[in-house]
Amino acid sequence: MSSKLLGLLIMLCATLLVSCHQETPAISITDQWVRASAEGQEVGAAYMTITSKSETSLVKIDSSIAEIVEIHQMSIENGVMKMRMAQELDLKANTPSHLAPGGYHLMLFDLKKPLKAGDEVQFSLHFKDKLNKETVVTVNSPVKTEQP
Ligand SMILES: [Cu+2]
Repeated sequence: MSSKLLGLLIMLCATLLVSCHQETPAISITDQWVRASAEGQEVGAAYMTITSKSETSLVKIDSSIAEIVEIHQMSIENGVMKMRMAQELDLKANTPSHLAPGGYHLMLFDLKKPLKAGDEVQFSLHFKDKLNKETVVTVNSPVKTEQP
């Protein structure tokens, strides 16, 4: 192989590598926010939109501000507001899952400090796909007094 051809091949590989890195992430988080807490309040709620390119499940959440984070679903049954815990949140490929007031949300228990507007809370979201491969996505969420 001529050195000229080899050089061309190396350049081509490098270009391919670069373009791979610029690909959009497999799981993206948008519209994330955390509701500011009232004084003395020990629980909080976080919202976001999660979109995955392939089928996966949100199985665990860690946060910088709460001891425990649970996936909750709020619904109205017979006129009564109910909240229940979901073990995991299943995501279909390329279908945004909206965690928003009145529906799914992340419930934060045992807040380490009050959630103040303007602060940021970090979450590590653990996803597991059908092959049990785990992906962790870290996201910073701004604290807001009301839904943006
Ligand atoms: Cu809840």
